[in-house]
Amino acid sequence: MNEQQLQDSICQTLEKKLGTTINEATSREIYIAVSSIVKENLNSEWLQTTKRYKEQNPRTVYYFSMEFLMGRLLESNLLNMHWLEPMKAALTNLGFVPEDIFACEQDAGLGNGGLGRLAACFLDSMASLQIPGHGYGIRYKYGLFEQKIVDGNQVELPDYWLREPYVWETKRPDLTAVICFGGRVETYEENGKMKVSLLDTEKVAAVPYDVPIKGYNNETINTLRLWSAEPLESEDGFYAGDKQSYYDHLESKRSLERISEFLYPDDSNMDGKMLRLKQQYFLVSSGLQTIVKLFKQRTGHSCLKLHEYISIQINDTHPSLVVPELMRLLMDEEGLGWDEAWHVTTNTVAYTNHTILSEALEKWPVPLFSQLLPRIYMITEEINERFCQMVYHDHPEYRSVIHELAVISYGQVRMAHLAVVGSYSVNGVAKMHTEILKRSEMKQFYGLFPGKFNNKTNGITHRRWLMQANPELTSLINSSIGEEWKERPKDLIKLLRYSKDASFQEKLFEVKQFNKQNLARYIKEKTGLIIDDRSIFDVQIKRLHGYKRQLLNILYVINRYLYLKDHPHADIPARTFIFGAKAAPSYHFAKQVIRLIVSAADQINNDASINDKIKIVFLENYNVSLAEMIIPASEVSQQISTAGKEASGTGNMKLMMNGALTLGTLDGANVEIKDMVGSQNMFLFGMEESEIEELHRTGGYSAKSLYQSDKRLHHMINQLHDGFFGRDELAFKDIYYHLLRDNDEYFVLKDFESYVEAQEMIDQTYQQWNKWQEMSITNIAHSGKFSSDRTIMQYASEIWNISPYIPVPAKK
Ligand code: 26V
Repeated sequence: MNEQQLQDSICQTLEKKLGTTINEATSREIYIAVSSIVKENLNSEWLQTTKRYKEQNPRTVYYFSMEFLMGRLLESNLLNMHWLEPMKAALTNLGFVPEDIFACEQDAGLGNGGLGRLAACFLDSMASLQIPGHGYGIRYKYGLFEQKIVDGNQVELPDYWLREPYVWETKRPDLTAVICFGGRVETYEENGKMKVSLLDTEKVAAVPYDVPIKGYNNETINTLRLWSAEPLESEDGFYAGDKQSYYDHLESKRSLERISEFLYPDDSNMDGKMLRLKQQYFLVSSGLQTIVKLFKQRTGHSCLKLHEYISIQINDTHPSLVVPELMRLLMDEEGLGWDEAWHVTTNTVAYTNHTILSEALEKWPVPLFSQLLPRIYMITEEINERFCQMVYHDHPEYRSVIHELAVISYGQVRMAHLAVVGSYSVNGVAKMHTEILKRSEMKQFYGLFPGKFNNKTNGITHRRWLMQANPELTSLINSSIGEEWKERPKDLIKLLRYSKDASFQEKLFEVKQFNKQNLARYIKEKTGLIIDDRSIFDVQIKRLHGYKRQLLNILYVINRYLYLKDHPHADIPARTFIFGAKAAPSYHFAKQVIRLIVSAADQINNDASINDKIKIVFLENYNVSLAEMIIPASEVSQQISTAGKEASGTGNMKLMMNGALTLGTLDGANVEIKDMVGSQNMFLFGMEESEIEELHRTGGYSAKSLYQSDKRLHHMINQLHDGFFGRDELAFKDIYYHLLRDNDEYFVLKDFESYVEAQEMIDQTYQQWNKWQEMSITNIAHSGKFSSDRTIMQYASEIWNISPYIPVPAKK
């Protein structure tokens, strides 16, 4: 549709659907009109794709994830439909600011951070590459909490994102699945075969809500299917008992609905909560039941061939119950024998690992697990038994460590072991991370199953993170190297030709200034703070976690402040330190770091004696939409995790693609960024992973002695304790103890010196204008490798054995 047609269509929809006119409509009403036009248009293509999948029955992948951090969908849908420019023009003609209309959409914040956003980028890439691939997740009523800072502290508010109807979803009650919890297992014989039945279970309906996932520049629309827990219809009628049991009835209905009520907001600590395990089984069982049913309908084959048509990729261990649940369906419902079912299962499931932090590894206490899922527990026990037998007989060299490898051990079910044993592929998310898995965390499993292990370095969709978030940079790129890079992001490398080109550098600078001014305006609106758009925009945006070391960043800022107080005329460029981070609600240390950042901001921003050389901004409620505004405006990208701890990182890629220079450690995908751009085009610092390992091995690190011998550190840390930056003296005592009494687990003090040096390099380089622009262009040019299109092509060819669909050209 062109501009004029869109305009007419908006006016018509307002009148017909919303009973209003263009002159009276609110922004929200315009948003509803526009998105319904888009949704309606998607629906017919969606049907076509589904029809094609039905007819051709291609190999299909299902991406199972407890999290999909989608953000907003109107603008990305418009972009992928090629409607973005005409729609912006139509809205402008009608007297609206397109950005204000897009902002009426609630972020779908159904994820915690990197893992959930990765799932969203993958959906965009699968559709854009025309790979038959669908996402299966949970339709949480409440997404990740909304963060407010009150009196310097993080406060969490519920994110009731479904308050207004969600335009993108279609409820599919016809596809409802029934999920059974608890109960008891009875075995009996039938025709000489052992049969199992599960009795007295508590049942809940799983109702899917489908969201279309539109590919860029093609006709493919895949599906994100989100499951919602609802009471079973048959049990939902009026309850004809006495008053008490009527309320009991309502109560139990409510408790069933709680399964999909909220997303667990803690991605740093494994908390053995029954409800979380219920959520996991709920996702896995509804998803698998649907897949098996559809497979039989479409192919008419027995499930013995399921793995020939289907792969299931599990996003971390959270959905690893797919292994015993698929076994259950194949054996108890489809009548396969153990060996047949095992063959199918272990050729269907593939597992991606996203963390090696031991606190985050999922383990469930046996009593909880077996009570909630008795049949699944029986099967898991059998998987464990057979696996241990296999190791004992076939790998005598591992006999002494069987208890370390077992799926069930020390009274716990270890989900990572279940996932490795029950899958045909195990992948890490960056080269370094995969090497650590093979070399240490999963060393013995690697010894047993070397062929299963592989690497798939993460990626990000350049459509959302460059084309949509940064249209100005996109136009600049188009005008110099053409537009092929949009479909072949590696073509961005052609920009290298312009790295020293004065006119290109000038234009790039202007684009950055434009985006910085835009962010500065937002900051002023939200916080009242006025920031200098000529200062360096230095950004650290990610979940707050000890290993990500926001503490190192803020301690450095405090150090820079103390230096400026002593040297008010020092010739260093002005810097704006921008933070965005949510802490898990129960993570006290992380919350204290937020308080420290906010307190330091309070004091430093208001100290006129340093001549506005430092500003600190803590942006509340960091989420996908905020990221889309911050990233194009960033100049320094802080990726400063303790080496060996950040599996990959993806913010590093988004920032690089938008021309920010990385200040980072050799960790996760930073290593691969370095491989592309070279260390001369980043600011690397800190210990390497091998050095840290060595320190751990020898116990050769004492934070206390560093503190005692380094005057600067001494001074700064004492101030944490003495209440210099807080309202009371005890405000930062946890941080103080973390650093000194607990020996600085993440080597913040150890890496401090080297970090300061890298920061000084940044100050110097920024003053060499041309050099900075050249480095920035070099980074953008090499960022094509980090498009999730590359990542998805690798999953497709090396794990899923799926090739992209190539449409037959229509006959003329
Ligand atoms: C962990 C847990 C622990 C148990 C309770 C609930 C919960 C929810 C989420 C998580 C996720 C932790 C793992 C994670 O987010 N890893 C991140 O994955 C990114 C994508 O691969 C990667 O870029 C980051 O480096 C990695 O930290």
